[in-house]
Amino acid sequence: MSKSLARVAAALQAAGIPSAPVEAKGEIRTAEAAAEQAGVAVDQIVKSILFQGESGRLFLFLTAGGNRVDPVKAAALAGEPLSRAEVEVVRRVTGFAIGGVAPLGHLTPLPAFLDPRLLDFADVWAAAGTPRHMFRAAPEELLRATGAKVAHFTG
Ligand code: 5CA
Repeated sequence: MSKSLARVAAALQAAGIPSAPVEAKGEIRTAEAAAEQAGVAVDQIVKSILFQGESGRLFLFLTAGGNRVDPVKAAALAGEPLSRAEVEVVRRVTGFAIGGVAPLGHLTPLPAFLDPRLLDFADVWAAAGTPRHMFRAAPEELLRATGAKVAHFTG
């Protein structure tokens, strides 16, 4: 098992989430691909998107698969202007490569916000640290495990 996958499995266990990562048949680098594999709606996929503030602070936006982070709304929550975190920054801070960034199990936990659209579903699916693995959880479990605040940041 890859270190990234093992870290997500351990984080799920530590958070008391009764779920284990599952391997997909093919690569699931996008929400659309993940939704097709899981047989669920695109919005049932959790995208874990990092933004970086002018100060250098990083923020995690747990976003429904069909939604996009609105940088202006996101900046209002963060309290400073934001831009997409660089690929290398994402890897260093989360320990995951783009395409497999999980919502939890990061090397450095970040302040997080959760898209209320995800709360419309009993279960959602998220990347498990690799572009081939995902796990299922109740959105409320993700909220608790990440300490995220529910907030509108899409547009
Ligand atoms: N495994 C899938 C489904 S969960 C997955 O990780 N999807 S994702 O949406 O969370 O991750 C892909 C996301 O990475 C894209 O939506 C995009 O927001 C981000 N991304 C892609 N390329 C870059 C890049 N060059 N720099 C920063 N972020 C990127």
